Amino acid sequence: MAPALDPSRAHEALQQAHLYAILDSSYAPPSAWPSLAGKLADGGAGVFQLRAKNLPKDEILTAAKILAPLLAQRGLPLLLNDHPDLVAPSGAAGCHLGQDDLGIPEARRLLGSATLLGLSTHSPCQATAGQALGADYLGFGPLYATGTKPDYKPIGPAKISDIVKQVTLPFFCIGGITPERISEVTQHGGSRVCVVSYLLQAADPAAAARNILSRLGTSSQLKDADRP
Ligand code: TZP
Ligand code: MG
Repeated sequence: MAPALDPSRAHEALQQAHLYAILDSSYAPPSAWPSLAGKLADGGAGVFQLRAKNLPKDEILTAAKILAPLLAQRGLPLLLNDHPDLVAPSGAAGCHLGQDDLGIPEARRLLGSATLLGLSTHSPCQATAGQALGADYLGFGPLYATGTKPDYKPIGPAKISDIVKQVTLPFFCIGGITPERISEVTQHGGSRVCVVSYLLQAADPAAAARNILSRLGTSSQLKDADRP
């Protein structure tokens, strides 16, 4: 299937995004994702990921086939956590890989240069390696302890400044991000965040997304150069 969103628009959206929202099956069932995605997009989330560690592949494919065109209508890309093989059949814009998943060069060979590839990194060393391997963006975390990824030792926000110095790719700070912690992220030079539980547990997801973006001092729709 052709990608639901033109790949050049997907790349542009990634460059402009400051809030990356993950739709995670441990916080919300697939039936809730379309509505949640719409609300989070209303609030300014600029990139979306479908993360479903506990769902069978056919259900992930079904959900992605619904979400990818829905987000594409707004010019927003959907990435799949894991499952590079579901990118083409679902029309998603790309996939997000962990350190123990298929490598970036192998995923690139499989999916081509236009597909968005993201990589989870847990240290500055992994971040520079991920950039050299050809990822389109990086996740960096967990910065803080989080129930969403309980087995990882938190890195702490101070390490963000190493990433700022060593990496030119867009990178999203992740792990325990809440509005109250955004000032620590920005103090160390972070300007983009990726959020799961705070957004998915919010009574008003659009307001929660706006709250994060306003504390970042930006809006997903604005380029850095256009910031007030
Ligand atoms: N990778 C690093 S931390 C994390 C992932 C997927 C979980 C982030 O979730 P939350 O709920 O925003 O802390
Ligand atoms: Mg993975």
